[in-house]
Formats: sequence, structure tokens, C-alpha cells
Amino acid sequence: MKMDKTDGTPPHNGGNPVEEFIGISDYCAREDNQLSFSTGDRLLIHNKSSPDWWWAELCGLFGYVPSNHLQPYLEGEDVDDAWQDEEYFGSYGTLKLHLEMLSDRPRTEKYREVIFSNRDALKGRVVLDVGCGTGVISLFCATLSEPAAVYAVEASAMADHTRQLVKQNDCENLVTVFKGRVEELTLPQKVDVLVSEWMGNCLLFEFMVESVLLARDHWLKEGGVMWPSSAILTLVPCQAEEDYSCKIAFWEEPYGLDFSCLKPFAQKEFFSRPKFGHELETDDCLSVPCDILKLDLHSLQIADLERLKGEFCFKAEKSGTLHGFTAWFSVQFHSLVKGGTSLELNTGPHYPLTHWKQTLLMLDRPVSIQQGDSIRGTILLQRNPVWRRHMTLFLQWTHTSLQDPSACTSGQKSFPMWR
Ligand code: 6LC
Repeated sequence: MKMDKTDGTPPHNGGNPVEEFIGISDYCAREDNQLSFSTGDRLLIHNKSSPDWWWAELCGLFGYVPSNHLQPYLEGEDVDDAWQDEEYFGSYGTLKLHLEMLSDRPRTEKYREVIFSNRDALKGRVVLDVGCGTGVISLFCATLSEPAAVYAVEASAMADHTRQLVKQNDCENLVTVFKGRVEELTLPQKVDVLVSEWMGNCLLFEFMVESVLLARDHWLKEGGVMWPSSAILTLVPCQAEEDYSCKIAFWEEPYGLDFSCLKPFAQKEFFSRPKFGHELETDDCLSVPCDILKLDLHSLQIADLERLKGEFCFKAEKSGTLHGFTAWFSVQFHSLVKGGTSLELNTGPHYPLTHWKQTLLMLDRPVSIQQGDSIRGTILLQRNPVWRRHMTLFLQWTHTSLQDPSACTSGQKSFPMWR
């Protein structure tokens, strides 16, 4: 970082109006002329000195702050808007996303398998299906077992079709569709099992899990079971040669011309955010994957979602180029029978491809890796304090060479998902 001011006096802002921003993650000052702040702090930006570092004021203190830790503070932003419910439930009101989810056989068949293998224990139980969509999971419950009742809750306009589908499949006596947000729901009774398919990219994106946890706290009986019961986020250091060559290296000399000054611009445009829908080849994994986050859906609290931290320590299994890290998740379904085996839906590269595929976190510069090298670091999932369905991943890593342990390089990068 190059900054010309070190005496703590504000650089002249050229008459630009002061703007208000909100901290979307904590920042700890590393130099005297920087300012520390916490998530949710409102900062006044006096000067956007460079794209990356701005001159800011917080409670009468001044200093430089990293712009990627901030976002504009918009007055009067209400809670509804922060959840973008109109847009969110609007997108689930048409068939496109439901077709994508239902066409995902590993996903849908896993839920069917969970219900089928627990069919005896489900008999006579009350089930709540949160965000039932077209009602497929509720219909599996009603057709594969004999539950006492299934409450299928769906907030989008799809709920009207779901009612019809329940009728069409002769499940009206067992399945009741509730149209509305589960947060505003009143059920006739508490439930034995809460089932939901709430997982988003990097597990948490969309934060539908918050609605599931609220429903759990209101409607799950003491000792009731959550499906999924636990969730794991997994990371692996990887090669991504094709993405790198066609989006970044491309600019080196197209048609024999030097376009290389566009490379940083390309980095920013294509890889400053995570790449969803990445299909990681197992050959491109440079190490054994590491589980960086484990969530127990029975005990997880909504407040825990604000800030989740994981650590990793990889040993390179082969030499290659570290282009970045790839993330995916798995979820586990406990058996309703004590001592019964759990089932798992795994969206990783060693399993059949799901509609989530994997998520690529591309570094700004490739790093050459030799077999036996270590890559250790931390990842922080910081929920956006304003936009409640969004989060930022903060990745920090150190690469240590096996041959020359003094050759140690570190890096860090933040990946907004999406704001
Ligand atoms: C599924 C999402 C479905 O759950 C979709 O149909 C959406 O409208 C519904 N949904 C989400 N949140 C709620 C809520 N609070 N109350 C009622 N229904 C809800 C899959 N999405 C992912 N797995 N990402």
C-alpha cells in the first residue's frame, strides 16, 4: 500500500461531499495512519484517495480504511428491503428455479432416500417442510410413509400450484400447504421433524437457514429432528488453468499485441467475487480437502451466522499451480432411529454433480506449488450487516515451501457474495 499522508491530517477532498458508509466487516489498523472499525460502524468518507484506500472519520478519529470493507449507507433502508423478499420470492414464483432443483437428481433423490429409509419411524409423526417449493419433499413423506400430518410452507406464488399438486397426487388428507413466510406462520401443533432444503452457494448464501432456525425455535418439539441435521463447508487448494488462461492470461498478447495492462482489470471483473457453478476436476485438487466449518442444525443460533470462522492446513499432494481455492458443502441427515446410520448429500467434486456445482475462489496471482508444501490459513464468512442474504468471504493464507521453509509467501483476499 502506498499512501502519501502519514501525519494524520485529512487529505484535501477537492470539495467532494462527505459520504456515509457502513462497515461490512471488522478492520484492524495495521499502520498509524489507518483507522480500525467494526462491522456495522458508520464511517464518513472524506476522500476516496485511491480505489482501495479511503480517508475516513469515525467518532472524531481519522485514518485510511480499505474500501472493500465498506458499502454505502442508505438511509431509510427497511428490514424488508434488506432481505430483498420481493425479488427473492418473486424468483421462486416461476418454474425456472424449481425445474433446476427438481432436475438435480442427486439432491432430490437424497431427500427421497432419507424419507424412504426412515419410513417406519416417520409413521404417525408430524412433519414441517420449510420452503416446500413444488412440495416434492412433502409428497415423498406422504407417499412413502404414513405421517400423522405434513405442513408444507411456501412463501412464493408457487404455493398455489403446490396445493393443486397435492390434490393431484391424492395427498390432501396428509399434506396441508401454508402460503406465506414461515416466520409468520401459525400451525395447529408442534412438529417432530423439520425438513428443508435451504442450502445456497458456499452453504449459506441467501441465508434461508435463518428462516429454518426461526421455524425450529417456534415449531420443533423438544427432542425433534432437523433434516438436514448438520452441514459442513469444505475447501481445497486447486488449479483452475482454463479459467485463468481464458479470462486472465488471454490479455497477455492477443493477436500478438500487448494487452497486458488489462490483466488487473480482468482480475477485478471476473474474479473479485466467487465463481459459482464451477466444475472442479478431481485432478485439479492439489491436496486432500479440509472441512473448515461444521454446523449442528439442532444447536446453531441465528446470531452465530453473523461471523463464522474456519481454519485450514493443507499439504500439497502434488506439484502444480495454485490458482485458488474451491469450496462446496455437504449435509447430513440423522436417522430417526437411535443408532441408525446417517445419510449424506455431498456436493463435492468426488460426488455426482449437483445444481450447486462448486464455488471457485480465484487468487489474484497464481502460485507455483511443489509436492509436500504446506498451505495454511483462515477463512471468515462475514454476513453483510445491511443486505441480510449476502456475505463476504475473507481468505488469508500462507504458503510454505517444503524444500526451503524460509521461502514463505502470504496473501489475503476478500470475496463479496454478492454485496
Ligand atoms: C428453496 C427455496 C424455497 O423455499 C423457495 O420456494 C422459496 O420461496 C421458499 N422459501 C424460502 N424462504 C422461505 C420462508 N422464509 N418462508 C417460506 N418459504 C420460503 C431452495 N433454495 C435453496 N436451497 N437455496
